[in-house]
Amino acid sequence: LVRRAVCPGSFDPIHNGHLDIIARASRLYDEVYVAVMINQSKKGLFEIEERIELIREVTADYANVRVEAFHGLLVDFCKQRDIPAIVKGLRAVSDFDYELQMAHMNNGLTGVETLFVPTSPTNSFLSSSLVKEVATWGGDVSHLVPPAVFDALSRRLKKD
Ligand code: COD
Repeated sequence: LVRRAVCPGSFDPIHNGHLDIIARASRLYDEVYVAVMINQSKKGLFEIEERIELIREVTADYANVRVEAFHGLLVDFCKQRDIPAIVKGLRAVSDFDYELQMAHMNNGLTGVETLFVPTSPTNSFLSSSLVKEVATWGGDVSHLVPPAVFDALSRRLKKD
């Protein structure tokens, strides 16, 4: 039996909080899919392909992690790949309401389970949108994202 799980998200871009959850999931499961949601109505800072490239680069040490884009329902992504578990990081109670709502909805749709991993304290204030905001105005985010992401952010924000 191959135990599979998925870590879904926008990852625009991936930061240390995401990476921590992916690393921990990779220790618990045989195969971990990182699923990057394609959201046509919300243009991100990075294109989907760039996000995927960055995630592949910073998870290269985890042999059982694979990265794919998806659109539509997460439960369909799971069904197509025989994935019974969604792994999510929980930062604070503020995440809880919405996460619980999604967990129940997803479970009701196909029976897929959601497992919550408590975010490590150093990452619990982190979000992609704050990283982008701070970086946009020249703040130092080098301790919040992997070096490859820091470089990509610096290049992108310089260009625009
Ligand atoms: N520390 C640890 N983990 C974190 C942190 C942090 N600081 N920040 C985020 N995370 C984890 C959380 O588990 C979070 O859910 C995940 O990383 C991704 O975070 P983001 O911000 O990149 O992604 P979101 O919140 O935009 O992702 C939302 C989903 C893509 C998971 C959700 O919208 C979804 O499943 N969409 C697919 C459509 C669907 O199925 N809809 C029905 C849902 S019921």
